[in-house]
Amino acid sequence: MSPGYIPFHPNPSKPKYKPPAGAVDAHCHVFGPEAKFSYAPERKYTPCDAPKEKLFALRDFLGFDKNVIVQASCHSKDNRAMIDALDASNGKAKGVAFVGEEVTDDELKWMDKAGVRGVRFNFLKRLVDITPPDVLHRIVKRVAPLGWHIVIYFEMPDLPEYESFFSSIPTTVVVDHMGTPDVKKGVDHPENQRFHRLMDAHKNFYVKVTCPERMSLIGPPYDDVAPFGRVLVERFPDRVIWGTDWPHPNMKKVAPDDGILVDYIPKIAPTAASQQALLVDNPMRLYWS
Ligand code: 0GY
Repeated sequence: MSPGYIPFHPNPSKPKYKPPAGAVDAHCHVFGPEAKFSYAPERKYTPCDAPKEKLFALRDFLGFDKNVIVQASCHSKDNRAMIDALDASNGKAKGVAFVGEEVTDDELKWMDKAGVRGVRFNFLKRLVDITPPDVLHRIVKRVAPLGWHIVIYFEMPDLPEYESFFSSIPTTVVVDHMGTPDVKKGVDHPENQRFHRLMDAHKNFYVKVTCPERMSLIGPPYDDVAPFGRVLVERFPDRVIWGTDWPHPNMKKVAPDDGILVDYIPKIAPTAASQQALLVDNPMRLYWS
């Protein structure tokens, strides 16, 4: 493990909130095990092993039914650990891959058959070397015919730089972690409002109302982040999804308690109808239809 890397919570609490039947944890990862699926030489951090068995046990413990497993940068373009988890899930997991333009059509077909439904474009300099937009456009052209979507992970201050590229993506687009707003600045800050306008203007955009643990200034139960999620759920009820982000890569101080994260859901989606959309209908439309 990288120095300062915190392993996932060994013993999360049982949430008081019970998700609706068929609920999907739509953002989580598997790491390794390293002995079988080694980490990428170009990785920017070395995580703890977080194998599929632990993820599936957590899914059941938290009261969820399905997972969407997102390829993380520590495995780079080697998607085998993620695909192996999809294969072992009995149809209860779908995936988001990380690919370069050198990916072959056979590899894309193999991933599609295994349950991959999207590709992630990561724009965080601390995690990856940024791929130029022309290459990304070519990747979009390759995966769009499979019906895949594009997941974008960026930091909100960089939105002006990437906005025209994001707007040009013709497929469904899924934004990671609410576009990573700065909680200190508040919901009404122009930076966050610019992101809301992007969501307004592009009906093909979904957003993950995830990762209060990464943004909170005060820690659990993340009441300072809840207004950011709540406004997105209110304004875009049919285009929000939620996930744990287990095993929480790169958390520096405290391992988040996944039970507390589940108990955060009703704070951002207070009604049964909004919870059904957030946890079941929206992710099912994106990943299982
Ligand atoms: C996340 C968060 C992070 C890492 C990755 O690809 C990755 O390595 O996603 C992060 O450090 O912010 O779960 O999206």
